[in-house]
Amino acid sequence: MYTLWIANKNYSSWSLRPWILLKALDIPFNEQLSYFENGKSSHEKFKAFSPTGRVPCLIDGEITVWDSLAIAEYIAEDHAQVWPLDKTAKAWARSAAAEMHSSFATLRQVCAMNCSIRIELDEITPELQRDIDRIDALWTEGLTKFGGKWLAGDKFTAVDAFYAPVAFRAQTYGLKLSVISQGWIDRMLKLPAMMEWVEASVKEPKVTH
Ligand SMILES: N[C@@H](CCC(=O)N[C@@H](CS)C(=O)NCC(=O)O)C(=O)O
Repeated sequence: MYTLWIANKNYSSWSLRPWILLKALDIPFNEQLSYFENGKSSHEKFKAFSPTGRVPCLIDGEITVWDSLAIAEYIAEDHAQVWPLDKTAKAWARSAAAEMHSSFATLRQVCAMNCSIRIELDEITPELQRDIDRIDALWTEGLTKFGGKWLAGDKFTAVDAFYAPVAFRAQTYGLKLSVISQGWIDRMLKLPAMMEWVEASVKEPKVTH
């Protein structure tokens, strides 16, 4: 069985991606949670199980897979439902997940994931608005083009998992998106696995990192 190393559910957006993917697809795994160090880097602590000193990190017997995107692709080798089966939807989903993985620096920095609180932003800078607008356009495209309740069709796939932290960010910071995108956020926030993540996150020790 897979072992997935993650950090605090309240803060670790990268941990959420493979965790929600495995949960939503009902793929069994052992969760190993290692809390962030308070006020200092967690690199040394995480080096005990992760070659980069970062989470998430997946262990499958002798095999170690680090980095959320590589983990999703590794799981997909044995579980085809990780990506849409349709070739067009799969190409779109992979591109959108890769875009999340490599972009949206302003959103990530200004709206850091913090599931348990609500924050009113003083201003939405043009850079932040650009990230929000791109995500809104991307979600709208997926939801209309593939016509399902999830981003790339009628089944939850890795592209939904990759944007899961944005659903929490939208809730925490009250971000305004189109009605169609807000519909996806509402469905995500009601997923039993997302609710389980939040429930655990509020019980965790708070840290500054
Ligand atoms: N590109 C990596 C990013 C992983 C990452 O930055 N993880 C953060 C936590 S969300 C981390 O481990 N930080 C270690 C630290 O803060 O010392 C991935 O996709 O997995």
